[in-house]
Amino acid sequence: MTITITAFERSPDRGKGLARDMRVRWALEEAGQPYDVRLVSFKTMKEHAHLALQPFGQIPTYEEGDLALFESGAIILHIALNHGGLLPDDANARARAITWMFAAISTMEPVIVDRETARYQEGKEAWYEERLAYVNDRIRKRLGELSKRLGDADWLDGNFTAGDLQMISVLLRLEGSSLLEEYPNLCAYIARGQARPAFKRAFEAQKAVFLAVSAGGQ
Ligand code: GTB
Repeated sequence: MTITITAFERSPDRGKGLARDMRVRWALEEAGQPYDVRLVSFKTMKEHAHLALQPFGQIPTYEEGDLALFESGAIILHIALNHGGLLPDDANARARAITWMFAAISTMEPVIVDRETARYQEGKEAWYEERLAYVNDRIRKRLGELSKRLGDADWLDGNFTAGDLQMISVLLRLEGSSLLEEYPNLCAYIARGQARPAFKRAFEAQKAVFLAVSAGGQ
């Protein structure tokens, strides 16, 4: 059955792979599953047909036969549970990998997203720099804890899993902030993820969308 996901027609990240379709693309590439992409405009995303798939008017979504999913975390878990390559066979190791998936999106990502929200929505406020210092300290706390747990291991728990895929995707949102540079083992961890052929294929596929739109001169 054909898998179809949605992605931004014009991603605000200009092909940097920061929008959440990138995670789903990466998971599908790791699982060796071909997929189609339906590009949606910001206007289309708020219209009835898309809202029926994604009640919050966001990307990504996932369609496969009569199954329609939203929430990138749930989509990646679905892919990981139904195909090889993203979760260990051993039941306990599998449960731990799923735990890391949740840790990435519910413990790490909120403090990181808070930094982006502060920049976009409060960047012009007089108190922005003061607030940013607090936000950065909250991120440093989480990065320090993660760095300590990872130590000199390649991946969070044995072999690469969907937990690493989610964690690296979340950490990538900090690229360019200089916060990551304080944790060399996390930088190396991210680089290992980016070096995976599946990551590269996914990255190039989403970048091709930006390049096509740019070439179209729109
Ligand atoms: N919890 C949902 C999930 O995980 O699927 C969150 C989905 C979500 O935030 N989607 C965003 C969206 O559709 C795109 S990924 N936003 C449009 C809207 O809400 O109207 C978040 C994102 C967007 C842009 C950048 N960027 O430009 O760097 C990075 C991340």
